[in-house]
Amino acid sequence: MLKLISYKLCPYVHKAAITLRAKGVPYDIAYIDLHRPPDWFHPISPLGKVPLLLVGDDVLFESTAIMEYLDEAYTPRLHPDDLILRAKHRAWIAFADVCLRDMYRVALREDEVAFREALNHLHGDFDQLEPAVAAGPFFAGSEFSLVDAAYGPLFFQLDILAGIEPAIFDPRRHSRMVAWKEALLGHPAVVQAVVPDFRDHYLDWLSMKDSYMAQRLLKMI
Ligand SMILES: N[C@@H](CCC(=O)N[C@@H](CS)C(=O)NCC(=O)O)C(=O)O
Repeated sequence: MLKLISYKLCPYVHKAAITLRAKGVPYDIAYIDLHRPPDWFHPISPLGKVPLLLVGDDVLFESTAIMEYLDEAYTPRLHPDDLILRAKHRAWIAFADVCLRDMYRVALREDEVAFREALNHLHGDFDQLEPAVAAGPFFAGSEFSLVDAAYGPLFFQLDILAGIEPAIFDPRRHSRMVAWKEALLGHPAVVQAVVPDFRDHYLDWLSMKDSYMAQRLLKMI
């Protein structure tokens, strides 16, 4: 049985877990505390990061490499057959990591000025992404693809943040992303890939930070 080494809030783990679920591949999951990892973790994790996927005696690391492995090893294929299209999908998957990084900065910038600057960056990312999104419901149209698995975690966290500060997502400026976001947030592989109380864990995590978004959150509760 495959084993996913995880941290409950990690969007990169979420990318791998969505791919496993979209393909119906059974897996075990082990959650670790990244601040106090077990002794076995660092010797097998070259970057000291999750996710890891244990496949027999092999250890795979880097979420996108794990997704690609799963796509080649298990049906249904989530990458397109067409070579040019597949290269474009790979590029948009890499872009998802840029968006995740920029969203993380939005959550953690300390004051309002830095927050607005980070938000401008994130909206700039979305300006790039918007024209690449198909009419829906998924990134490339009717079929769920590996690109969807890569953006599910982004929308999951973005939705929580936008519930605290609506300016974080502008449905008029990024209208194609609206239907896409809703499709992913309603997709069982995306929803079931995180712990059921993910939102509470995320809000607990955010509330402990010294950031503008944490202050906004604390004013709400
Ligand atoms: N590029 C990596 C990023 C993974 C990553 O940043 N994981 C974080 C948790 S979300 C981590 O393990 N951080 C531990 C550390 O940096 O010490 C991937 O795609 O797998």
